Amino acid sequence: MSISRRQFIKAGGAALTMGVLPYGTLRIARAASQPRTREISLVAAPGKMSLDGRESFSAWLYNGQPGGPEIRITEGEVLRVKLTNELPKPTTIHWHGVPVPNAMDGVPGVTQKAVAPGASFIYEFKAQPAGSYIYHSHQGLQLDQGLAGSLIIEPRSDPNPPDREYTLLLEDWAATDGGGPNASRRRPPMGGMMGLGMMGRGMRGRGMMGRRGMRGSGPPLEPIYDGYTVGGRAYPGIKPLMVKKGDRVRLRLCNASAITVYDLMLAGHKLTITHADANPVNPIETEVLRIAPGERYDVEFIANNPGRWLLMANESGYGESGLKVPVLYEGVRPGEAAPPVFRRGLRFVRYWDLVRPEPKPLEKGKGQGRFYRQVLSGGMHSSFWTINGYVYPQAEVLAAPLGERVRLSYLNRSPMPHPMHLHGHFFRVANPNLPQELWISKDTVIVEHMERVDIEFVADNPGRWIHHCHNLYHMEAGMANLVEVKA
Ligand SMILES: [Cu+2]
Repeated sequence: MSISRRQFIKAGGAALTMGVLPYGTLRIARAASQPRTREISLVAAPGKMSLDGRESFSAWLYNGQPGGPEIRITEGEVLRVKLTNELPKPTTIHWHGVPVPNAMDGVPGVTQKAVAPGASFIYEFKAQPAGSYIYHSHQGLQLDQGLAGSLIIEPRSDPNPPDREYTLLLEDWAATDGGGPNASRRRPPMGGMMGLGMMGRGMRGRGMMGRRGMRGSGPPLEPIYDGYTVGGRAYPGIKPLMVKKGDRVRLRLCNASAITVYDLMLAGHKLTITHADANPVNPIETEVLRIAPGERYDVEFIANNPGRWLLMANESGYGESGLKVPVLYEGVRPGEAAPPVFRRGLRFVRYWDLVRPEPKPLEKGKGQGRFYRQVLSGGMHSSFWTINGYVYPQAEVLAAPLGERVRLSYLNRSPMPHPMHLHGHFFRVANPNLPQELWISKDTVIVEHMERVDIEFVADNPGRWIHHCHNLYHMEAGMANLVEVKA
């Protein structure tokens, strides 16, 4: 979780090698311009996980490490990852947010055949653009068994480096053998007139419904989680983030949780958002940061209030989540840390407040452009979730001719928020309050209950790409379709 590269190399078993050079007369000339290749080995295998010293349970992990080894690479380098599958089931790795070539995207049945037990697969792509990303299995519910980690692409040179930097990979865990897919407690589907506002904490204890939908069939319901971790560790068994008075501290927040949307606050300090899903935004202060599965935010704070403080999250709509990280000033005795106070009227930045730092006109795009309405439904009396009424894989294929501009217009008619994620592309989040050239770029966007959100992108990465809700259980229950980019 800290940035020490030496630690990472130890943990991840990373090796640094020069790129394989082409033979022939151009050898020397090429060598100078050949990007460096970084080789990393990831072994997916069953392992042991424990939530802060509580009983251990079996989870599926990369290199035996809860929270995965952090991969750090410099922008422009080539990342070559050998995935070895020592699981009893097929698996893949998806490089969430990175616009990789289609064949490297790691979606079984869409971009590759899943890697069989005992087999291996080499992923290779250029690491760009710089920013905070996540890697995770895209097979079934494996993400919720622990198969996730952080991928940090560092800029070639950082014009404004912080004094300290920490990566915080957020995960939700069901402490049963097999993780989330085998959780014994589940959230019931909503029925009748019950809306989000009525889902109080009292509901949570009553989720003893069996694993699946009302009639014992259909996709699995969302688990009720037993614990939350940062970098694979749960509070209080988590090392404090050390800061020194006067430091400017950067936190790379990467939400690799299966379903949990966190509202994060740091006691005693305000967070300044600098990047959303790897893309820079005009720095903006917020008291609460909402981060959904699949989203990443880089935030900074100035360490100007010595003491012991908690960075803590409420689960959006449900109250305290249990996700806590202590922040400790050098020279201050360790001890109980002060929690933030979630009161009414907190400043709460939303997408509409985020502005691109440098104006950039929308890419032109060929042709007339495409417009697709995407109505998000489900969750009422049913464990299925749909886009335009379809349950993936019986779903629409959205044609996106190469080079054409595409607008997806989401309308969320369901009672839950949906973090919608498009593979292979960044998109602009349409913002009626701003001129288009100031719209921010992202790859995952929360569409709240009864909200309309539009996104736009130029279809410039050829192939069939999955487009889905990043609530893993919503995706598994049908909330996905395909965007097909072809000439
Ligand atoms: Cu969803």
